[in-house]
Amino acid sequence: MSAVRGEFSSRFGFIMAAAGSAVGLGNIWGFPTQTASNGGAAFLIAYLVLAFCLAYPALMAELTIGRHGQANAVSSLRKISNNLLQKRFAFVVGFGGIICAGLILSFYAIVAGWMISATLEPIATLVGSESSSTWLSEQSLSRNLIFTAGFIILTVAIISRGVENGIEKWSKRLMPALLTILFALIIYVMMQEGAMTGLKAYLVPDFNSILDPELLVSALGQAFFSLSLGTSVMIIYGSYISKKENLVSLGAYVTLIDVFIAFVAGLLIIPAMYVAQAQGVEIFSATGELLSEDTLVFQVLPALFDGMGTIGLFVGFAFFALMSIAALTSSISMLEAPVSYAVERFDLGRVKATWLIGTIIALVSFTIVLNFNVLFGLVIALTTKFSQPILGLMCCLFVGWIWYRNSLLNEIQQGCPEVASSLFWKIWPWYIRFICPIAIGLVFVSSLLG
Ligand code: LEU
Repeated sequence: MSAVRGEFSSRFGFIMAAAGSAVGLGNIWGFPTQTASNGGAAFLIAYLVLAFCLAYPALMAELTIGRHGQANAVSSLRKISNNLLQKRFAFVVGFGGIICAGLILSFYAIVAGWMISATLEPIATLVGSESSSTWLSEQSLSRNLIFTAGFIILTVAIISRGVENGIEKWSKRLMPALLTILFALIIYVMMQEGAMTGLKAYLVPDFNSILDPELLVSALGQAFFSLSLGTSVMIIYGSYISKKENLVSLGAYVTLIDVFIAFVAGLLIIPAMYVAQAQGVEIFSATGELLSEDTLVFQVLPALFDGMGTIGLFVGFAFFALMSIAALTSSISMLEAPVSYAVERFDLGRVKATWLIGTIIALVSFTIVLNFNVLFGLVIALTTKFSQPILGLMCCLFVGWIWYRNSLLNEIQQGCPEVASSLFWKIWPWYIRFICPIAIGLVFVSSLLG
């Protein structure tokens, strides 16, 4: 074991780091596009209900496992296991989450690489370098490999500095920058023609579709992905929280910020689609369906920025910088999951472990880039559709069925004595035991059938 474990130095630092992990491409790209293609406000309502009723309790389960264990995901799960069989199960869940985080990072880095090249493209245009601007804007093997590698190096550089000087310091810088850009862009888009129609489509629900099973499956999947559940990330972040902190309110803040940013990103992207539509960019079919979720960010919005002339270059730059920052604060959390395990399990130095794992993830990313058509969709489906819900469910089973109720509640009570007298926390272990696994299982099965 390494001599001194890292710890978040402040409450604010933890909130920024965990909210940074949660707020990512899932919020700024995934949530608005899912909302636009799943009945607007109906999806928003389903998402809000599921995020608070299912994802928050599951997030609390993962944070509590980590804070109790004060160790990497595998060791933390082992500490609450009572026999050999349970310890084996702990390894499967903890190590499975670590692999899942690494695999998500390997495709996330490719998308983040596109974001960074799209951020640089307006700069190349502004300085008059047409060839660079063309290279940056077109899909090519060289561009994708270089920017994927660049993004992974950036992530490695932060994680190799440790918890306080790496994760916490950079999350505290990047998250306020993200919020500033997001709000500036919303104000700009709201002033354009067509924005109000978009706002209406976003905020006025069509109640007929709210109980549509497909909508519920997408909303729960989105909530789990967005809170980084089932990836060991929240277990390891929980392990860096001091025993004096109030875990209940920290988890609530993270959920609120995550949901809030997804909601606010919807206020940007959905009106922007209607602004683009008003300017002649084709977004919706004649029957009102979103034409393409995948090309929205890389074709539709750039077409909108192009139509704005020089100011579009600045808006485009700000938009993709926002995406890149959101991706970076999430990617550092995904790298921390395997790095913390390697450091504690094999007694490796942090810098060495980070570069080693960063290199492995880069090799997986390159393999995906080189076999894009086959592997990209497959890895996304394997991790986000299958592994995350299954592992999230297993964490709930661990807390609900294996961890002794008193020890569990004692852990949450440290730093939050009110838990002892709260009805909510009396019910929560039962909730985690029955309701969460059943609901996640149902959603999972219906997504398989769907
Ligand atoms: N929560 C992140 C996002 O919304 C993803 C997670 C797997 C780190 O993009």
